[in-house]
Amino acid sequence: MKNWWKKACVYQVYPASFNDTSGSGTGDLRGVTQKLDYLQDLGIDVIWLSPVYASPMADNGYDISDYYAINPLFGTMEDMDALIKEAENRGIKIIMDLVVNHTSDAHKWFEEAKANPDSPYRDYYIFRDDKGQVPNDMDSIFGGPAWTLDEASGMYYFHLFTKEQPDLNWENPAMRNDVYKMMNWWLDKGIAGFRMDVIEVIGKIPDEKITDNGPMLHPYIQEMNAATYKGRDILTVGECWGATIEDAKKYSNPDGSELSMVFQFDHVKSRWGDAEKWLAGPVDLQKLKEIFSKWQHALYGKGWNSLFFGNHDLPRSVSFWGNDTTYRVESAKMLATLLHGMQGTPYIYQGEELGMTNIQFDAIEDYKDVETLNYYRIKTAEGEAHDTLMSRIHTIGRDNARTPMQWSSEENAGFTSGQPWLAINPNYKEINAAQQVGTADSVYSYYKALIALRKAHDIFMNGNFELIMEAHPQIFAYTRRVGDQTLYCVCNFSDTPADIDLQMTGKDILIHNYKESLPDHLTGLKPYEAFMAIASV
Ligand code: ISL
Repeated sequence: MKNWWKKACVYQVYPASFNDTSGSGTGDLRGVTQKLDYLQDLGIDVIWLSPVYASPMADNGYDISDYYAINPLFGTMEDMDALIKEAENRGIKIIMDLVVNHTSDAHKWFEEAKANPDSPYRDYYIFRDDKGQVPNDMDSIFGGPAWTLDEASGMYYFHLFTKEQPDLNWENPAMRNDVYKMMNWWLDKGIAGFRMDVIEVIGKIPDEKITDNGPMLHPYIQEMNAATYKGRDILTVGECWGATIEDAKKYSNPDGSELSMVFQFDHVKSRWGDAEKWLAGPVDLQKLKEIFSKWQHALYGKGWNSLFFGNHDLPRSVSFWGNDTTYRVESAKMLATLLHGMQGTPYIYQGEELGMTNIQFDAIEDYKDVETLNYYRIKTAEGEAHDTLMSRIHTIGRDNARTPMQWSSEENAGFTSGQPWLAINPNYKEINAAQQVGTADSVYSYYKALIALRKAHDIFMNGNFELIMEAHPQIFAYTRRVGDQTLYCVCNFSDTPADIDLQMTGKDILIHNYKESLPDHLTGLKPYEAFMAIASV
């Protein structure tokens, strides 16, 4: 099917934390292959594999030192080939993380660039002469200046993330061609696409302090498309924190000249502080409805949405958006219903299908994420109290999503026989896959049913979107309509019962999770309860 990704459900694997077969304490590629039956049972179509390339792991693999090699921590190229093949045998495609805004400082391009002013690789990066001060006051996203002085060459280089992640210079056509060559190499191996890390910043102009949406951004993406995946029916999804609706229409233009879709983060940012992500406010349901509704309407027929609440950078969705104590199971199911009912391609972050929760370590030493550690160090130096910082880290920190998968109630949650690289959430005895697979009312079984539903009914792909009960303070509800069918999705986004007054007409085709037949009058929902039905007139 052309544009098969419209009907697909993607599952993100964060390899370090998925499944360890070697006893190293870090997950590996064989561990992913070993769990393919689990993923096939869940019903997903695509695995987005976070980076497994050679890397010094300054940013857990988002610092790549060789795009053509596998990090020995994760295994070998043979393991990668075996994973692609075994996945294909089960009808599962693999998309790779494409991290080409920057490389690792241990990449041979950067090493040569630093060592030799005449090297063609000098211009693969963004170097500026040392004029006795930093070229400008731009900050890195992980704290501290975006320019670092390389003592040996006496030059500053630019890095939007850690100083171990020098930014590539996209103005250099030779560099761009090397990236395209590498992409084709992976595509020829049989992968089904790319998730493009921070792709919106490749058109940056540091001297003008432009990062997102530089003037050459879309031309570069179009060039990449033409040089690599044009003519191959693959899935491409760009990570675009700053994307507006107009940008997203360009990126996901149905003419296929750029990407399949982008991750936009308006819903995530609606809970973040204005100044910085660490200052989260409460869920603003009205705002959330507005944001989703806006995106659903704007891209209908004009582009394509990606649907997600979680990823490896974000807190666990049930903890951030739901209630991870009294109503953990209910709110995990409700969030899934709400999201998978919309138009777009849903992404499940590993463990979300179990309702895995955030972690709260007491000591900063237990955290491993470079962004979290930098934040703590910088803010502590500015005089912020330990407890204040820890509470922000508990709510937002990236390690929330990175604690190992909880496979069973056995030692180390069945994740490893060794010492886990990041501590396991102590709730693994209650929350784990072994307990949920095959259990009728588990979060896992719910996801499985939802994924199957989306596949069975085209209305999920084609139906238009209308918010209903817009002003209701507890309810997030919408309809999707196509032909004579209507899909109703009604979710109680609160921890108290909600009174509603919804008339529904037609003959039910399907009742997902409520009573046996379509109620002609829906009058209330329990805390975090979700209702979904398809009816025809
Ligand atoms: O969540 C974030 C916004 O403050 C950042 O943690 C994150 O860096 C940003 O979302 C960009 O993410 C991507 O690029 C980073 C990498 O650390 C993230 O893991 C990746 O998803 C640099 O490659």
